[in-house]
Amino acid sequence: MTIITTERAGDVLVVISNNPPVNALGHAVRDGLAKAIDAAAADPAIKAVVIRCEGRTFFAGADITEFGKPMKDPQLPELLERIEALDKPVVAAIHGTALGGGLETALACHYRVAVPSAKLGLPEVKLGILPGAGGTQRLPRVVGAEAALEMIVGGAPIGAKKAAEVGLVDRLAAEDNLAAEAIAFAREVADKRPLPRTSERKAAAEPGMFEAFRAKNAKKMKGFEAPEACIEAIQAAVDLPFREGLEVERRLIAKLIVSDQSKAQRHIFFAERAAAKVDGLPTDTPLIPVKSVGVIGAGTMGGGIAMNFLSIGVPVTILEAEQAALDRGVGVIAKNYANNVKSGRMTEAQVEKAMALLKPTLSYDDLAQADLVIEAVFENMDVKKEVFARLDKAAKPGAILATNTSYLDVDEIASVTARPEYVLGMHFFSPANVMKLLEVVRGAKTSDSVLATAMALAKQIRKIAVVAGVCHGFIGNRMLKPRQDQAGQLILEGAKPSDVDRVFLDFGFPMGPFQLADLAGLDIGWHRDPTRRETVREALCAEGRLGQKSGGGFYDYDEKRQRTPSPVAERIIAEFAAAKGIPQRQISDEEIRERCLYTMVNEGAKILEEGKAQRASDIDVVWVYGYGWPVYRGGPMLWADQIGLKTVVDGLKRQADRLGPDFSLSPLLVAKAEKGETFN
Ligand code: 3H9
Repeated sequence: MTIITTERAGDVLVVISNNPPVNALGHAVRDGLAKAIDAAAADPAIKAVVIRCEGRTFFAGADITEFGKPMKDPQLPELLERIEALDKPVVAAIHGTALGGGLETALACHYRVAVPSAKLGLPEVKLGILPGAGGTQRLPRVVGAEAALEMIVGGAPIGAKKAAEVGLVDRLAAEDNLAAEAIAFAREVADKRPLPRTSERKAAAEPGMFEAFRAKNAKKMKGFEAPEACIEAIQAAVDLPFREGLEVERRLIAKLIVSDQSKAQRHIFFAERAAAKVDGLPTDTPLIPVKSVGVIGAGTMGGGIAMNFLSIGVPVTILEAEQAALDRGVGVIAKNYANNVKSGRMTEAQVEKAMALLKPTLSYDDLAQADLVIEAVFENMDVKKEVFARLDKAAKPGAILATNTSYLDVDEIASVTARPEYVLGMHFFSPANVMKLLEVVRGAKTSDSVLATAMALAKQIRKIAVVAGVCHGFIGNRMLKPRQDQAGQLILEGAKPSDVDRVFLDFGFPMGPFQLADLAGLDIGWHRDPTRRETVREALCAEGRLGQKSGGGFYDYDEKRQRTPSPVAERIIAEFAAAKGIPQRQISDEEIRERCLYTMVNEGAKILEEGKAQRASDIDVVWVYGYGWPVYRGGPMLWADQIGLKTVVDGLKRQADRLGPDFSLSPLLVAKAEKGETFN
C-alpha cells in the first residue's frame, strides 16, 4: 500500500496520507510528504497544496514506536521547515485528532481548515517530552503564550470551534465535505502574498505570566520533568527569535526523550492499550448485548458503579435490602450528579436524563430483565454467596453476573450458581464513578463471551480494564498487602508514621499509607471492642482515634483537616510495641523504600509467575490508575526494571530477616535478576 499519494484538483495538489490506524508520522509518511512538497515546488502548474488524511484521523503525532531508535531522514522538524518555506500556500485539512507532530505539521502549513468535530492538541507532555518539531515555537506565535501554556503544559486538546476562535483554525468546513472545502479554500488563497508563515509572527505574553502559571500549577506539575521544560521552551518563543527558540526546543527534547520519566510515560501509554487485549481470546468472540444493568447494594460502591452506566445512557435498577438504605443511596447518586453540574462536568439536562434511567427497588424480581447484574454488597463470602444464590434464580438466562469483590474467591462465589460461565469479577475502585481502573477477574469457568463483553463495556464506560486471575486481592490489593504489612511493622520498630508517609510522598504518591488509612477511617472492619487491642489500629480506635473524621488517627487534624504528627498516636504506637517486646531503632528512608516497595515488586513477580496477570505492564497499569503510583515512574514493574532487578533482589535479601514469616523471594524475580533481564 502506498502511504502517501497525490491527486491533482486543477491547479491544487492534494497530498493524501493513509497510514492506519492514526496516521502517525512514521518514516514512510515523512518521506512521502517531503517528496510531494518537492513535486509541488518543481511544478509551475501547481498553485497551492492541500494536505489531508484518510481514515479516522489527521496525523495523531510522531510515531511513538520510533522513539529511542535512530530516526531515519527526513526528520519531522526539517520536513516542517520545508513545508513552511514552500512559496505556494499549503493548507492542512483536519479531521479527527491533530495531535503532537500532527498539529505541528498543521502549524507549519500556511492555513488550517478543520471540521467542527476535530480536536487539536499538543499532548507530548503526557509522554514526558515536549513538542519537538517546532510546536513550542509556532503555537505561542499563533494563539499567544498564555493559551499555548495551557495547551502544551496541560496537554489537553481543544475542539476545532475553540481553535477557530483563537485563530488556530482559519476556516471550519462541513463535517462531510472537508476535502472539497479545503481545495476551494486553497484556490481562494492561491495568489495571496505574503504567505502567512507562523515562524514570522511574534508570540505575545503578559509580564509575570510565566511565574503566575508556575505557581498555579505547581501541585499538578510536582515531580514531573517535562512541564517545566515546556514552560522554558514557550518562554524562549517569547524572548528569542524563531530560530534560536527552535534550538532551545531541540536541546530540551533531546534530554527529555532519553529520560527515565519519558520512557515510563511512554510505557504506560502502550501498557494501557495492551491491557485491553486478552491473550487467547479470539478477536471475533461474540459480545453479549448489555442494554440494562442491575446493581445490588446502594452503598458508596454500588452507587458509584451505577453512575457509570447511567451516564452513558444505560438504565440501571439498583437494589437494596431496606427502604432507608435505598433512599440514602439514591440521594448520594443525586448529590454526586449535582456536584458534577456545579463543577461544569455535566449539564442539568444530562443529569436529569441520567437520573431518569435509575430505578430503585427492594425486590430481586426487578432484576429479571437486566443483561448484567453487578453485586456490590458487604465484603463477606457468606453474604456474597447468599446474594448470588438469589440472583441466580432471579436473573434471566444469559445474564452476566458480576461481583465487585476486592479480595474474595470469584470461583467460590460462582459455585453457588447454576451458571458459573456467566460469572466474573468486576472490581471497581472508589470512587467508582471517578477512578479509571477496573480489574476484570476471570473465573475458572468464565466464558470467552462474558469476559470479552466485560472488557468492551469497560471501554464504553471509559475505564481502563485489566484482566486478573482469581487469587486473594487479585493484582492490586494482593500487592498492597506486603506494602501495608511492612509499613505497619516499620512504625513498631521505630519509624514514625510521618517518616513512612514522607518516603511515599517523595517517591511521588499522592498520599502515604498512614494518611490514606486516616482518610478511609481506621474503624473499617473494627469489632468495636475497646478492650481488644491486637493491632495498632485497634489500639488507636480504642482511644477514639478513628482517623480524619474524628480529628485524629495516625495524625492529628485541625478543623480544615490539615494534619500534624500526633504525640498521642506515637505514644499509643510506642506502648503497643513495648507490650509486644519490639526493640526500637533508627530506620533509614532506604529501608522504608526497600521494605515497602521492593516487596510489592516481589509480589508482582509472583502474580506473573502464577499467571494471575497476563503481562508485567498490566500490573503497572493497575498501580498507576488504581493506586496513585506516579506515572513518571511507570508502575512497580517498570520501576524495578529501571532501577535494576538485581538491586531489588539484593535489597530484599538485605531486609530478609525483617520481612516476616510470610515473605519469600519470587523465583521469577531472582531468575530474571540473575540473567540481567527485565519484566517489560
Ligand atoms: C510527538 O508527536 C512528538 C513530536 O512533537 C516530536 C517529534 C520530533 N505513534 O489510542 P488508540 C497506536 S509524540 C504510534 O487505541 P483511539 C496505539 O498504540 C506523539 N502508535 O485509538 C494503538 O495501537 P494498537 C504525540 C500510535 O481511537 C492504535 O494506534 N501524539 C500513536 O482510542 C490505536 O490507538 C500523541 O501523544 C502514535 N503517535 O485514540 C497522541 N498513537 O492498536 C497519541 C496511537 O496496536 N495517541 N497509536 O494498540 C492518542 O492519543 C490516541 O491514540 C488517539 C486515538 C486519540 C489518536
